[in-house]
Amino acid sequence: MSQSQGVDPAKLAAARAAVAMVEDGMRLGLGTGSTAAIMVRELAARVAAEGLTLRCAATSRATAELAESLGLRIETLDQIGWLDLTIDGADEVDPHLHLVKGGGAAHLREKVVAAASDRMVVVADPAKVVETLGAFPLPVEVLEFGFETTRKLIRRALEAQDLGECDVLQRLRGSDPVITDEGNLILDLHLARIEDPVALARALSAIPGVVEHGLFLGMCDLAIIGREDGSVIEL
Ligand code: ABF
Repeated sequence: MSQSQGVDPAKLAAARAAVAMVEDGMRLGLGTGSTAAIMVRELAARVAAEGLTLRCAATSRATAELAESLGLRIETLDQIGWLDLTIDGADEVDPHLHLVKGGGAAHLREKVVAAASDRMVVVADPAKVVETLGAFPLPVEVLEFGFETTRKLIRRALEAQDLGECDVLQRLRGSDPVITDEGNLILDLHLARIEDPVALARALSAIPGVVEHGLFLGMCDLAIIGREDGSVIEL
């Protein structure tokens, strides 16, 4: 196990439980975000200690750089072809294991990698568990071309869903727009509650300038929720 001083104990517990599921020879998808980063560190420590042979695809440049810095071999998703297991974080997890993801601006690659996996396991702290999705602003990756037009189309789709007025804000880092690994922009939808995520996902996916939204529906097989005392619960 790696050094764990100063690491969130709940995130560490979830990460360690997920890493314990990894078997020698597995093809793995490595997620993005702070919990996924803890998982990558724990995985690298286990690989070094046990001499595991793994094939890993990353869901972001940041994860690829971290993994390679720790001695993990990273290949492209196409080089591996298909994955046995993807371990990733989430911003919200509901009782149906529907997820909101994308707080790390990586949900496009995360969704492709998760879709190419036999199993997707989410690692999270208790704050991510919700009854109803939506308190976390829903990330939507949008083309720069026609950005403002796409924003209008999204607003129109939300009104058609009776989701009424909500802030549809471009994600900025300071005063600069956040640019994704694919060179696209991010809009965050401040919906407060998403009563029908299936209908909303369908409506957003139908908008031409929308590249991908952060609703992961029917993709998560298991959520490992870590707790401060180092224990975990599985949803
Ligand atoms: C990534 O992990 C993102 O999709 C999600 O927003 C983030 C959660 O971050 P953290 O683990 O830092 O809370 O998968």
